[in-house]
Amino acid sequence: MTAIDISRPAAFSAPALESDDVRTDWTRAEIQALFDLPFTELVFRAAAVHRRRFDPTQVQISTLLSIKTGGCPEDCGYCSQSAHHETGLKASKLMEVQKVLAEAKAAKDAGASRFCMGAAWRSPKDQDLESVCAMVEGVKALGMESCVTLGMLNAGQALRLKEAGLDYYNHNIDTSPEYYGNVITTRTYQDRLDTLANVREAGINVCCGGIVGMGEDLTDRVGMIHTLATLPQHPESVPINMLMKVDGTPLGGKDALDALDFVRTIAVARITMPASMVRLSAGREGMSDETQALCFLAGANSIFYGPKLLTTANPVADHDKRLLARLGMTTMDVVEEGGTDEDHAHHAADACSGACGH
Ligand code: SAM
Ligand code: DTB
Ligand code: SF4
Repeated sequence: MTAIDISRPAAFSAPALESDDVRTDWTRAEIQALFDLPFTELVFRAAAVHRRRFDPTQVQISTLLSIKTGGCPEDCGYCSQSAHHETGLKASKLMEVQKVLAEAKAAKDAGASRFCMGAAWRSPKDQDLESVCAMVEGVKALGMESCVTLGMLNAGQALRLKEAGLDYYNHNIDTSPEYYGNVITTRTYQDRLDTLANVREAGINVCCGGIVGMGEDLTDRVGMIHTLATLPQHPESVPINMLMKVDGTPLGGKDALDALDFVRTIAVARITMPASMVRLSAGREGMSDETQALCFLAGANSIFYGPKLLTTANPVADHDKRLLARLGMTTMDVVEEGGTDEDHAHHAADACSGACGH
């Protein structure tokens, strides 16, 4: 009988991973080479990078709330909340602070360590910003991390949020610089980078990622990761969203992205931004448990938890509890400076009050 050769093939053409030191000088060619790796090789490398800095059995969970829904003046082609698209979504005013805090408390009781509040604004007005600051203060008082996403911010607005105790600001670049104009015309890529610089300058943690499955090609996913991984400092949190197709939006009829290409995007984000939390964000509702498991293997270590994202569906809590338990994964409490800590994990088997529901 002929012996089967199971030795590793000669080096695949992609950057070596002798060192996973955080680098901000990634080239597009290097990132393309990572995407081009055979799938199992890419995921293996990403998993290796992941476990050098993180416990691969832990996942951070955040809960989202839309505090001001719909009627947005921006024309983002994917978004249910844009006033430019007929999506049938009912617009509403900014929620009252106490109502938001009641939702935050419920999220905390369900096991979330971070509460993220989103508003469908181009940028916040001063009076509204004060209300959001009161929400941030209330969320902090509950012992949770706070995150908001309010559109563009100037330097003064970012400083005001920092003063209120804001931990994270979410502002996505969404896609590559080249594909961006196909998706949004009412604000520029540079506008987004300027907001990110104001947030960073104010000392707030940056949450910045993008969306895949918008009809972009592989070079756009390369360009998106390249932009993120060459920011002067990597975002602390990198949400990778699978497009949630919304009827009535220009992107509502796009073909679905191959799930393995989604996993590849997670893996390349993990390898290029080794110290960041990589969030498996929108799109889990339409994803198999097995695809999600591959995302965790490829280095995703954060999810949104709860039945709704901002306006679209997310897996129900019971499903997620079962999934995390089946995978033997644990949920993190608030992550202290310096990264994760075993003391901050709930074990899936015994986190009765956590997300895992045993
Ligand atoms: N209006 C603010 C802004 O755009 O900066 C904050 C809210 S906005 C909904 C936050 C992010 O959610 C967007 O930048 C986009 O990346 C993501 N998002 C929105 N709609 C989505 C969809 N249908 N599918 C996937 N991601 C989506
Ligand atoms: C992010 O990157 N994804 C979240 C959060 N940041 C604010 C939003 C996803 C929204 C999905 C579409 C919706 O529910 O309206
Ligand atoms: Fe408005 Fe944000 Fe939706 Fe764009 S993504 S339309 S800015 S709510």
